[in-house]
Amino acid sequence: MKQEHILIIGAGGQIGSVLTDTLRELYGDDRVVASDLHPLEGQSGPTEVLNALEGQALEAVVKKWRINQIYHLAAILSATGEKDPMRAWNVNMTSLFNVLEIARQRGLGKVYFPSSIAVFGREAAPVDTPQYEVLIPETVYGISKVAGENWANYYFRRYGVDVRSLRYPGIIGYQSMPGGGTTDYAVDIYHYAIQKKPFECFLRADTRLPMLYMPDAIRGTVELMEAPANSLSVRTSYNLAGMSFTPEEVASSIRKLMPNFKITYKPDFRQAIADSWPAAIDDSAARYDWHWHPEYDLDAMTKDMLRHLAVKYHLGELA
Ligand code: VAH
Repeated sequence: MKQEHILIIGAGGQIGSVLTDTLRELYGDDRVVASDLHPLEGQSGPTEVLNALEGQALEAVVKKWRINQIYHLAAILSATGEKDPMRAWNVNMTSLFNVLEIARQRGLGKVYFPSSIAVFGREAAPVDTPQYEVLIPETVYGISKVAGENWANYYFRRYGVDVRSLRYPGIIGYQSMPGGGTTDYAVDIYHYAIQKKPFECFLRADTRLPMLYMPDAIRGTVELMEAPANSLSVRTSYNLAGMSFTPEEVASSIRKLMPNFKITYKPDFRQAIADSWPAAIDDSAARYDWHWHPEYDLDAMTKDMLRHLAVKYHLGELA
């Protein structure tokens, strides 16, 4: 019988690129089909050029590779979405509907759909934001994620499609650059620091946000997808937390290793988005249902980020 495969949509993105490598290490290079809008370079396994807005193109890839699982990681994020709200809504929702429908029609095994702490608005508890909380998002991105969570829950309850989801905080990693988010500063700051350049932050110094280091985010995603279906009580999307920090706390953490690092603050339109989000969320449902636990705190992340970026920028070992 022809082997079944896993399809990653958005495999060229910040999370998708790292998840592709991890899933190939876990399940075999040839088991994971990496797809994106543009050709992907330097791949160790099969790739496809795929626009997930085109349902027939997605169906053709699913049939060609006998896809049994889909990780749908393509979306327009919070900051970019506010520049063209209707395009963000159309891209985020049409692509999700195409994935959910193909999963229903062909009886796919599992679907992963990332949500975000962007589902919360100013009415939500700002600290220890509970799993079940008032969801009044203030970005189109957040609105599309609330709608997406409810469609995921509907396809599970109505059609039995095993859709699983995590409300990611800001994700920080050295392997890839973020694209159009409000938490992107937390990645950019390390690239400036390792190059000994001063960093201008687009958020206020005291803006506390939920964040997660990439290794934790990827491990949490795999652990959720490998958990027994009957252990999962949440079919909208699980709160997922790692740490919460402010730009000035990141700068202090960096200065423990690079004492001369300098940061200035020039808040822009993304400050209002960040102000609508909680500072720290409660992820006890994930910890109870599938034993989630983060492993990195801010200083451990800083050390790992700077160590890897020193190599990336050919700066030798971090002094
Ligand atoms: C964004 N990085 O900033 C994403 C994320 C919690 C933030 O969803 O839009």
